[in-house]
Amino acid sequence: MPANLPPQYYEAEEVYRNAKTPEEKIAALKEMLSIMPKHKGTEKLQADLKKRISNAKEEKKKKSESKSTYNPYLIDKEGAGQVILLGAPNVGKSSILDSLSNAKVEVAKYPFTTSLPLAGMVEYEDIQIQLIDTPPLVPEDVPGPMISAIFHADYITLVIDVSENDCLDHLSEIIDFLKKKRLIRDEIPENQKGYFLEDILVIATKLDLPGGEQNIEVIKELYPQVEILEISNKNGKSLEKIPYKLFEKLNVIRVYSKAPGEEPDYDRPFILDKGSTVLDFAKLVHKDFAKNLKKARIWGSARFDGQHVAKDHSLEDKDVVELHM
Ligand SMILES: Nc1nc2c(ncn2[C@@H]2O[C@H](COP(=O)(O)OP(=O)(O)OP(=O)(O)O)[C@@H](O)[C@H]2O)c(=O)[nH]1
Ligand SMILES: [Mg+2]
Repeated sequence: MPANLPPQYYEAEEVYRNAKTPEEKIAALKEMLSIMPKHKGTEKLQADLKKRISNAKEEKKKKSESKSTYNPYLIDKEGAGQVILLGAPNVGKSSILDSLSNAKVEVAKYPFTTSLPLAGMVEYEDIQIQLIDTPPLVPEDVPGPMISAIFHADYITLVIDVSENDCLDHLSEIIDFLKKKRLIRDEIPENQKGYFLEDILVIATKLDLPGGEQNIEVIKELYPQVEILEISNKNGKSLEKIPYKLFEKLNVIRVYSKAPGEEPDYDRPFILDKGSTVLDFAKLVHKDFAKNLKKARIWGSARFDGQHVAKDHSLEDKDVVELHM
């Protein structure tokens, strides 16, 4: 073992040793590989890591093929993006899903009511965002499949009950847990998943009860970089802000297609990552379009309506695009 590996390597190795699922193993191994200095002295180790990555991928494939390892925690994605709600017992996660969707959610006074993740669709203007309610997250006892579900989601939102003083401990324990699992990072290696702490949305619940404001002040001091949305599931305070916030955090845009000489098709928005180009849109519409694309006209982000733009023109939310083959 070469002695000149940076400390981050050993941290990632520790994550690897504790990994429960192939997804976690792959993420940790990739991180070890990206951290490791690349020179002759580490060639053997690099090869060994690549071998272990391919073994973990094989394991992942086998798992997904065998029905016996069906994971009820993993919910197929639908709509514009999948957002998973995470938080301690009884903080109001299920109540949020109940308020914002038609999902049949179980809400109760006692903790540990929710035993498996449950999805509901939340409307935001002309799109639907998939919101997932989860069983309470207790960092020292998170089942492997739950970790896979967190990796699977497009965005994580932390829910805390600010009427309880232990919300501060819960928040820091959950953030530490997500950091340990490399879901919240200080730096994100290329081609890997993770969020910066400053991207995280915290939904603070039970603002109708006393004590909330003081706890929020403390959280703002401890975590000046996180965004806190203050709500109440009881009196409805700021619930209407959640769909827009989730849309914003998903970092996606809506693009409408238009056939030449026809009206735009506003009924079927295409969802693309922010920063996508006309060519990315064409690929999504049809692979032949992408191959044979000659020109495009757009309405919205162009200087004037119907302007001809190049394939690499960056699209904005609500652009209308007419593709010409
Ligand atoms: N006063 C008040 N009570 C709330 C609010 N949100 C949720 N509750 C109550 O808190 C209790 C727990 O709510 P749930 O939505 O079941 O909480 P949960 O986080 O899903 O709980 P687990 O499934 O056990 O993790 C219920 O009695 C809710 O009615 C709120 O904003 N204000
Ligand atoms: Mg619940």
